[in-house]
Amino acid sequence: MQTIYALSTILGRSGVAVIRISGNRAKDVLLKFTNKKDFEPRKATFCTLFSPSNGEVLDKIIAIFFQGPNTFTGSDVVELHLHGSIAIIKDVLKELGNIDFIRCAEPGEFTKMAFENGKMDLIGVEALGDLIHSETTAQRRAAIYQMSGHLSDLYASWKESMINIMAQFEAYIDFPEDDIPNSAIKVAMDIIMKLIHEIESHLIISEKASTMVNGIHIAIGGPPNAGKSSIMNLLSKQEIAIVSDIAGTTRDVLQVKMEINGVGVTIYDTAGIRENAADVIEEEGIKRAKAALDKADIKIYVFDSLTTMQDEIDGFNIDDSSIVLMNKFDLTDKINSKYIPFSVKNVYNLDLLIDKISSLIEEKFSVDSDTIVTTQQRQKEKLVECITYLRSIDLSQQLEITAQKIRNAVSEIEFITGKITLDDVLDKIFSTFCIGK
Ligand SMILES: Nc1nc2c(ncn2[C@@H]2O[C@H](COP(=O)(O)OP(=O)(O)OP(=O)(O)O)[C@@H](O)[C@H]2O)c(=O)[nH]1
Ligand SMILES: [Mg+2]
Repeated sequence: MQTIYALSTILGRSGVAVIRISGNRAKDVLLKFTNKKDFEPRKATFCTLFSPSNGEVLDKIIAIFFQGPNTFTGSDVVELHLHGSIAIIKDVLKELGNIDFIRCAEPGEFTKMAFENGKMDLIGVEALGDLIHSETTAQRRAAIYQMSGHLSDLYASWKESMINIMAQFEAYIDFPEDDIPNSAIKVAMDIIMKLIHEIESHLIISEKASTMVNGIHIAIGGPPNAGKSSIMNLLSKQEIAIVSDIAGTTRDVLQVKMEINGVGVTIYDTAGIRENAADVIEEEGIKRAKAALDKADIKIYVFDSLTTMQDEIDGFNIDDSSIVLMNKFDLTDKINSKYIPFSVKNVYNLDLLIDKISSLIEEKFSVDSDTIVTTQQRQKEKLVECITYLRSIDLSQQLEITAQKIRNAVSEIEFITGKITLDDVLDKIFSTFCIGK
């Protein structure tokens, strides 16, 4: 494999910039830029970086040489810790470009090298991709957890159970004079049923965890003029929605993304729902409001505490994923003990609202920190296919057919871990990485 290089930090002014070089000639590159005879592995060495083309001093840097195979990529790695100046970065990259035995890395190519050198499986690669893209605490946690190898171990154990059954069946296929005993068939079937059940439960809990990682959808609904848009603006600390005392101000569904206690959420403000819409535009708005509320993971229903009667509240679909706010509490001392008094005007009970949202998220979507889940759509799809093969097993059929079905189920697991790969799948995964990773 050719030696590759890339800037691993962003091109811009910063304290430090790191250029990474990997491949079996990585150290040769470093030696070309310095007047040192050799570099001790894993030792940060302060040195002067000279231009190989004209000997000019480019920078004073920290260089580290990592000897393969105990490196991130599995091959030799050199890291140049430069001063983070655009001129230095550009000039060093230019000098690297002049060296004929190395080339610039493609996006994700260091990680691809690690994958090809067996340093990580595809589960690790996808988790690393997620880690780099993570923006919320929930995303970081999920990515770190999936990088830890628990998921790979779980799938390896499923694969092993399937291979054991397959090997047993194949033994009978090879010696057809021996009939497979009923007891062996029963044991095999029990194991298959147990596997189906385990994979199904894993998928259900993974779906729950994925909702948390991908972000929770929270819709604000209720009658017109109750203060829905005011609450969206208050929560997001931005003037997103127009607020007015005219009933029917909001028509389109507006949205804003924010973070609540480390979880990414999207908040949707919707048109006030009433029987007699003023015009077709409001009517369409109400239709969209209902659809947004139906789709939401959590709903915040807002009513005007001065004017709303219980039967109006009862007309809304309030369930255990709903929070009900009696807004404009500043105008009244009427308390309905079933619901939360709230005032945008006095910023009353905002903390309580945030706590309620947080605890609903926790209750509905959090999974125990030691539960093994996948949040990758690709992996989930393969598991669904794996179950489909297992479910289609009918032990009254010929053993050859059953063995083939189990083999197919095993292949689906191997697609997940990357034991079997398709180029277009790999290209898709690595292209989501940045250059230098
Ligand atoms: N006194 C008082 N007025 C409020 C409060 N919250 C909102 N308002 C006022 O109530 C009116 C309606 O507020 P909006 O936020 O536009 O209400 P909405 O529910 O989005 O209304 P539509 O978009 O028409 O469905 C505005 O005049 C707000 O200033 C509050 O807590 N107290
Ligand atoms: Mg509104």
